[in-house]
Amino acid sequence: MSSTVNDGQHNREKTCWNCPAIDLAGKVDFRACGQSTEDHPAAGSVDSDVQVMAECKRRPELGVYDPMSITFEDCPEWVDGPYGLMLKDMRVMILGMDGYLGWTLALKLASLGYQVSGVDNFSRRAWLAERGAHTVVPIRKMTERLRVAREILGANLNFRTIDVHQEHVRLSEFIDESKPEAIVHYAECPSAPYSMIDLDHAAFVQANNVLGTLAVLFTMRDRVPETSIIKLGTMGEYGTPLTGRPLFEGLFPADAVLHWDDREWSLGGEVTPRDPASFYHVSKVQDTFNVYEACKYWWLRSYDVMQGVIYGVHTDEVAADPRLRTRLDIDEWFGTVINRFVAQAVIGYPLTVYGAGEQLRGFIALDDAMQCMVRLINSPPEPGQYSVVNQMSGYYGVMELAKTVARVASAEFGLKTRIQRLENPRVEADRHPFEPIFEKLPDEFGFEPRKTPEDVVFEMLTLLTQPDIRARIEEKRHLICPSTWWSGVRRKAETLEVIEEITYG
Ligand code: USQ
Repeated sequence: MSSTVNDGQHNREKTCWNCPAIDLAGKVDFRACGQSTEDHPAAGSVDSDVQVMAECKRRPELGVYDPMSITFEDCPEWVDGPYGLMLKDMRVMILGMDGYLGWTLALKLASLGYQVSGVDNFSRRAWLAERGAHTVVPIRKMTERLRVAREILGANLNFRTIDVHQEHVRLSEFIDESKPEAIVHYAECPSAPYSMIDLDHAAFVQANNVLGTLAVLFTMRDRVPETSIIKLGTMGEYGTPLTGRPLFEGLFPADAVLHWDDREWSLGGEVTPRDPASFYHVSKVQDTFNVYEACKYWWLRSYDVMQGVIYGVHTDEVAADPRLRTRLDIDEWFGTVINRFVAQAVIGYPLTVYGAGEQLRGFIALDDAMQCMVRLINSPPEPGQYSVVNQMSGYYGVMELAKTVARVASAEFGLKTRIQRLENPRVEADRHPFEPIFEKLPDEFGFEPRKTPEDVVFEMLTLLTQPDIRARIEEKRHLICPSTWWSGVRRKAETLEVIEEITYG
C-alpha cells in the first residue's frame, strides 16, 4: 500500500476484502485479531483448503467471487473524493450526533455526499445543565439543526433520539432501517473531571461508556457484521510513562522485543500497556479491550481512534450559518484546555495553567480531526482487524499553549492577557518524558494537518469576541476555576503565581 498515500487516493489498492458491501460466503476460517491478510488463506495460500468467497450487495451481477480480486480503484462503486476514493452514497451512522464532534462530522459527511444517519439522547446538554454550565457558542435544538442543514447545505440527516446504552433494541431497529456501512461511535461522556466528582459520577461515566459500547458491539455482530466501527478512544489511555517508552499506536510494532532474565520475546502485535489518568480514561481502556475482543470473536472491523485533546470551533460547514454552529464548552468539566484558555482571554480571566504547566499532551484541531475521520471511513479495516491510530497533529506543553493564546489575543485582538499558575487538582505528572507515535494517519491514510494552534486560536477569538458570545462566557465565569480534585477535596484551586504579559510577549 506504500505507493498510495498522499496522492489523494490512499485507499485505491484496497480490495473488496475491505469493502462493507461484501457478504462473506463459503467456508471461512477464523483469524486472530489484527493478523495480516498475507498470512490468510484468502490471500492465496496454495496449501490451504480454505477459500474465502464473497458476494457484493451493490453488484449482485458479480456472483460469488474472490474478494481480493477487485481493488477499489477498479470498482465503479468507489469514486473520487477529496479524502481518497469514497464508496458512492456510502451510509454512515454517527452515534452521538448532537455533540461537539458528532454534529461537525455529520455536516462534513453530508456535504461530501455521504448518506448520514445519527442518534443521540442529548445527554451532553443535560450534563452541562446539571453543572449549571452552558455551551458558550449557542446551538439550536436538533429539529432546527436538521431543518437548517437541509436548507443551507442540502443535507438530509436521518436522526433518531436513542440512548445507546439503555435502548439497544431501538438502536438495532434503526440500524436495520438505515443499514450503515460505517458506524462512528462518539456517544460517550468525554470528561475526566466529571468522572472524578464522586462515586455517582464515576459509576455513571463508566456504565454509560463501557456498557454503551458493549451494546453497540453486540448489535453490530447481529445486524451489520461487515460494517466498520470507528470508535473514539483517547491518547490519555496510555498516560505518560516516566520511563519515556514511546506511545505506540495501540499495539507494539513487529520488531518490539522484551528482554528479561537473559531471555527475549517478541511483543509485536500485543496491546501496549495503559496508564489512564482518570475514571473516565479507565472507561476508554475497557472499551479498547471490548472492541479488541469483538474483532477477535466475531470478525468485526474496527479503528480505535486515540484522539489527542481537541480544540477549535471552525469547519466550513459549521461556519456556513450561525444556526449550524457546534457547541463549545469552557467550564471546568467539559472545556478542554485550549478552548478554555481562549474563552478566558476573551473575558480577561488569567489563563488557568494547572501546576508547573509542563504537562505535554497531543492535540488536534477540530477541522483536522474531521479530515482524519473521513479518511478512516473511506479506508475500512479488514474483517477481524482491530487497528489503532493515534489521532493528533502535534504535542505541546500547557504553559506553551497558554503563551500562544496570550500572544495571539494581545497581538491580534488587543486583549491584555495574564497567565496564572493554579494548584493542580488532578493527579498527573507535570514534568515527564513524552514520545507519542502518530505516523499511521499521515503515512497510511494521507492525512495532512492544515491547522496550527495559532490559526485556530485566531479563528476562535474572532468568534468568541462577538458580544453575545462574550456575554455567555462572562455569565459562566464562576465555573472556570477548577474545584473538582482527584483527591476528593472540594474547594477552588488557589493561584500559585501570576505571570504578567511582559514576560511572554
Ligand atoms: N489543563 C490546564 N488548565 C486547564 C485545563 C486543563 O492546565 O484549565 C491541563 C490538564 O491538567 C491536563 C491538560 O491540560 O494536563 C489537558 O486537560 P484537558 O482538560 O484539556 O483534557 P483531558 O482532561 O485530558 O481530556 C480531554 C477530553 C477527553 C480526551 C482527552 C484527550 O476531555 O475526552 O479523551 O482530552 S487526552 O488528554 O490526550 O487524554
